[in-house]
Amino acid sequence: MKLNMNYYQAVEETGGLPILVPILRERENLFRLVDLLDGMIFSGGVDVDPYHYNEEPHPGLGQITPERDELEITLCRILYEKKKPIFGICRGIQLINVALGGTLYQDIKTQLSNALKHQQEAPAHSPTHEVLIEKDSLLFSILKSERLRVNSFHHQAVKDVAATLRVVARAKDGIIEALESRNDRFVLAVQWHPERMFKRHREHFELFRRFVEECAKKG
Ligand SMILES: [Mn+2]
Repeated sequence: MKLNMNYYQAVEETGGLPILVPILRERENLFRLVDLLDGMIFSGGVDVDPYHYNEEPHPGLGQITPERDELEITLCRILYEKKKPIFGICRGIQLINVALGGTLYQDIKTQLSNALKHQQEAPAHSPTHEVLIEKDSLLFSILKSERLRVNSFHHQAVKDVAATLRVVARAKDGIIEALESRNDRFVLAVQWHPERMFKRHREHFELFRRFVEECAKKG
């Protein structure tokens, strides 16, 4: 498994201290880790095993990493329980939704006939489609706009939204592009990759800034 350096560069640029998490095996260590951290970003990556939302694998399902799923689902639930800030990016929005009880489309192209292109072939920093943002959302309060152009590198998407989450942005084909918490937790999750855009499109940096600001608040 690899992590693109843009994730931790964005966190460091906000003034936060980024720490990378290994694949820990002992459940007790996950609790110890969460106690040490102020919050967590769930990064991009391969597909979440549909076993975790009670589905059999669709032919369009891609690569999966069972050890990473186990680790991240457990970490996400512990963070949520302890009310620590959670920020999800791409696979991260899908992982958070599944960890909190939601489901996914395993393959947009074969399961949704009118979807637009969500696997762009343009450079990673380039926006290719627009998202429409709910005005009464945390996301809107960060971006101060109801429209945002984003990049897109996903073949899966959120289907049924976890009961404690709400949809705050969609692409024009209806695909869910951002989720937030319905309660007092800080959960911000986006389907695009702000870490690949923030150096050229500064509005995307504000997501990292707001997340780290929330992490700096001591509960
Ligand atoms: Mn998209």
